[in-house]
Amino acid sequence: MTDSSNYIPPKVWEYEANNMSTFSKTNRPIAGSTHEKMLPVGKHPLQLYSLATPNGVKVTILLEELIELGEEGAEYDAHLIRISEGDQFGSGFVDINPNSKIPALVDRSGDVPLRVFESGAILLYLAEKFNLFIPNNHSSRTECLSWLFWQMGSAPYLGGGFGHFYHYANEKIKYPIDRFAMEVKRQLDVLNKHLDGKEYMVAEEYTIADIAIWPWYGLVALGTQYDAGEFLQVDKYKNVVKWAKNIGSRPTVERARMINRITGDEMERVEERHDKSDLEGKSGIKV
Ligand SMILES: N[C@@H](CCC(=O)N[C@@H](CS)C(=O)NCC(=O)O)C(=O)O
Repeated sequence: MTDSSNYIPPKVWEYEANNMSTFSKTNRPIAGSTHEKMLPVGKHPLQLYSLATPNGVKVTILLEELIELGEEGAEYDAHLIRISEGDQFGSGFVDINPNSKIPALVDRSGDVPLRVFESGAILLYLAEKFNLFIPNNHSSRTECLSWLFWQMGSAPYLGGGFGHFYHYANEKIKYPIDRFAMEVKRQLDVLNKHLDGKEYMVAEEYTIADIAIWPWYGLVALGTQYDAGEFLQVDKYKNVVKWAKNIGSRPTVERARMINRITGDEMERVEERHDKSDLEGKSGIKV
């Protein structure tokens, strides 16, 4: 490992496959597939290829909410993509997401299968398809999209920045931890100020803005993401904590968090979901 305090970048960066600690087994500086592998296709209109990370959970929350409302067209198969084993670089997955990241969705309800990648795009696609969890009123809809895109732009500082350097990286380096802890605390304060006196992010309506933001910032505020509750003093963000508990205790959210989950208690895991009955006898994940 290079001593980070003495590192001077060379003229040209070179890829050293074995020198990148966490995720070094799967990440490379080039795009495209590494092996031929068709994706499985289940019986439902919607085929989700995912894993229960915050970006994956956003989509299962929305699907479980739609199903709870009786939307049969939202029935889905949730296939497991093990990113630590490189499933995202299989040829079938790369065909539906050239960016090789979960989640990815294929809507097979039309004449031709339609792929959707990027979790924000998937939320918007489903909300528009069912005309649910997105306000109809123009100004509220615009506000909802602003927060949806805020989440998509902000979370890389939380996950790729703070989460990576504070939690995953083998070597703990002060400079990036300071930089990203400060940014994450600023983002939590943005949410805390916005949520003052409000139940939901937009127009007193539970929307895809809440669904996008909760798995990242809600779980950080509850102290469960990256085990960083004390480090970030999350209890100070009282409005975020209240909002996070409220959303996290929805039975749909408790259910959604179990889907495509591969770690933790057996009662809280549903590795693949092909039918409602796959969740029977499971406890859900409580906040
Ligand atoms: N902006 C993307 C980010 C997706 C993303 O980063 N997914 C991660 C898991 S949360 C992943 O698939 N990582 C695998 C890899 O980097 O190889 C989205 O919101 O869908």
